[in-house]
Amino acid sequence: MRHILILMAGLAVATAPLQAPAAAQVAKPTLNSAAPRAEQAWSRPAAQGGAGAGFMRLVNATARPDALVGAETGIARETQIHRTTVTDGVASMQRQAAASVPAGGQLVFAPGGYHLMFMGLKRPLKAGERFPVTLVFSSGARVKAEFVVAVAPPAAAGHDHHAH
Ligand SMILES: [Cu+2]
Repeated sequence: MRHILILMAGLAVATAPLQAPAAAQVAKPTLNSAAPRAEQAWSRPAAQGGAGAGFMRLVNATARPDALVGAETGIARETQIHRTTVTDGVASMQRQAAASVPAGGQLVFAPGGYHLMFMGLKRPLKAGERFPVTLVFSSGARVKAEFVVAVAPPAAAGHDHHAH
């Protein structure tokens, strides 16, 4: 018993200096992102009863890889993850079970590639409107995103110098 008590006392001393910096990090609001986030989410105008396509940039600032496995919105009967590919000059799209977002990386949903497909729109999507979508990740995270209806992608905010 004496050995155990001595060991525990030693652990308490050893871990005390490590706990202080960890607590300080949690207090920073910039580290309050335990899940990927969606930026520049937009969707093209579409007719009621038809299908709409949603685009966005998924940014994973966390230290672990994640994957989008689903999306939910009240404006459509069903929302699927799709990916457009071109074979022999013919574009076609396939449903995807998941779309991986690497740790510390990002995945872009854009025309000609990954997109959300809003199947069976319950109302038309008109330019300028906004609607909420809940993104579901394999980690279990549920992330809310607001899509704006537009004919072209919204201007990149900040310091994005990539050509589109
Ligand atoms: Cu599609």
